Amino acid sequence: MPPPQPAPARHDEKPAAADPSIAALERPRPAGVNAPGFGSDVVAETLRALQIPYIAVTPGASYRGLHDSIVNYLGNTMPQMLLCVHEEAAVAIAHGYAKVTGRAMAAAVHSNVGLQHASMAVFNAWCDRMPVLVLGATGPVDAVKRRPWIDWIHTARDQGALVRDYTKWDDQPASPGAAREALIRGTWIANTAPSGPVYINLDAEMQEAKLAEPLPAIDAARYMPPIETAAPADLVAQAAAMLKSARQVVMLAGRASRSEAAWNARVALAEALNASVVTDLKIGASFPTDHPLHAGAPRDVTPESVPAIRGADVILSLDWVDLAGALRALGPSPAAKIIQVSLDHRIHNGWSMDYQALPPVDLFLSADPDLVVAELVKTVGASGKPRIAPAPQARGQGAGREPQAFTNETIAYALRKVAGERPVTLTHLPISWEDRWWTFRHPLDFLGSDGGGGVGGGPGISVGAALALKNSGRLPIAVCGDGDYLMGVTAVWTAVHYKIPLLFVIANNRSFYNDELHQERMARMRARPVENKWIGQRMSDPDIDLAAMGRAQGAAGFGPVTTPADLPVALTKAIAAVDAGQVAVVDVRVEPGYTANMTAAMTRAKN
Ligand SMILES: Cc1ncc(C[n+]2csc(CCOP(=O)(O)OP(=O)(O)O)c2C)c(N)n1
Ligand SMILES: [Mg+2]
Repeated sequence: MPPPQPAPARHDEKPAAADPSIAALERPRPAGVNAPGFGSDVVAETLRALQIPYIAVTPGASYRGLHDSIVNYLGNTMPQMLLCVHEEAAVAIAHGYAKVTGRAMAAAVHSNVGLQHASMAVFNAWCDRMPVLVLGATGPVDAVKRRPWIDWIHTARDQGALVRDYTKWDDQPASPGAAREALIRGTWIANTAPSGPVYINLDAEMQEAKLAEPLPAIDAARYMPPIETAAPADLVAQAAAMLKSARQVVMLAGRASRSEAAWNARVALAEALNASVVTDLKIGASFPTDHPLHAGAPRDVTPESVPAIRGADVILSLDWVDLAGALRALGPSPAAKIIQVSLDHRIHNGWSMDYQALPPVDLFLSADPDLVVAELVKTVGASGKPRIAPAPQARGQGAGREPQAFTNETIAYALRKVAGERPVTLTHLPISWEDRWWTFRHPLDFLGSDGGGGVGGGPGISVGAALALKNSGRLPIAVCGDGDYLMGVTAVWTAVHYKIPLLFVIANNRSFYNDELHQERMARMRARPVENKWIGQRMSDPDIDLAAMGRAQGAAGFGPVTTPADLPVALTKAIAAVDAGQVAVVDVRVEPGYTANMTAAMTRAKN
């Protein structure tokens, strides 16, 4: 059997060096210390050896040792601290950074209470399969070293248990040497596919104790060998044979890296097979949505993807998030042959059901889809079916007309007009966004959802993504629901403070509207008054001034925009502010309601 060929790296990008304008901020007075003297100095030094550029922090006494080491031993460089007002924002920022770079940055959170605040963001990163190095701390494990009261309430027997069910690994090292090993192992595990967050709990006593003797130097890279999981050549050959002899292939283009080479390989494979390609707004862009072979997304309200899936005799899933869900329309024994390419089974556990229902599979390739696609292109490419030349279309071609009502569709329409053809990264989208409103042509055009359905993740994830995109020439745009924005709003301050340009457009329907639809559905199912659905859902009277909440944190605030006619002007001004290096927040008072299609899809009463 020939050895697997080298294929495009899973992630094109190396960890970014700290941005110079960010690096210029919060410079400490030099401490004149150049040799590690404390346990936490070893931890800090290891973060640098791991090339962690940033550590998002919300402070706490439990890691005051590490805090001191980063500022006074490392000089607040590599990693540089990014102060966050809430731990959920700290982890969400690291999550957003990983969505762009594919690499973990760090987040540090205070013992138990900080980790409790952070836990939803850890869950989002877990479900999104994104690497994050979460550092925490505990009051001294040795009870005789604890200060009265506070060290006792902030010491827990097994703090890692708070997040163990939705992290890939956790540890509580008992010495500086063990801490160094834990950081290296944790970063290695987090960044290895399937990626995910890890948690390392640093004992306060271990951090603050003087080093008995210096640790021998090590080369961290040798302890974290890169793992590339290709498929055995015979399985690739079997898959190629099934695909080549198929009448109609459907490719479910699921979780993918942001690699341009891997994107081009997916396009080449689809064209060689004349396969219909289905994508999913839950995850980052994986295929050009204006390509003639693109068959829509299942989340779309009038999904073309369902007939495409029904019409296929071979279905190729490239780590599709919910394969069983996509196949549901075919019944329990689909006639089509199913090829699954995924590593995801490797991190499934007994607590979180985010692994979804069990799909029927005829050929399973336990491998990185990017590597498998590169191999398949070589095998299928030459003798494939006729190529289809993509015809470029205007961005968001499917929704060319100006919408009548003032909804999220109006936001999409106005943003398309104002952004024109400049490169945009949509860092986040509200739940009610429809696929056809925006065209994706590059892996960085859209970064996917929060992963875990944890509302409030949008702002922090967007700040982390904008951090990674700074100076890339891309305009980062976060379209957030008002509920999402309000829950995560303090991430705005971190973006302003660290000069991370970003445009927030808030789809402000003054409601947790998604849940109004659930109340509507309940009422219909029970023949009760639908008109009561807004109670306990509407954030009105008073309406919250979301632009002012941006301004209060130093962002440029625009709005409230109350008519569609005023929206392009507000967005133009806001984009100019972002181009000038600012964070901008546009409060768009859309009508409380989704599009008719979306409402119909969500309120259809089922038995
Ligand atoms: C942390 C969290 N709390 C509650 C929910 C339930 N939930 C799902 S969607 C939603 C409404 C979100 O409101 P908003 O962001 O304004 O979007 P809209 O539904 O109004 O479009 C809520 C509360 C959740 N998913 N996550
Ligand atoms: Mg809302």
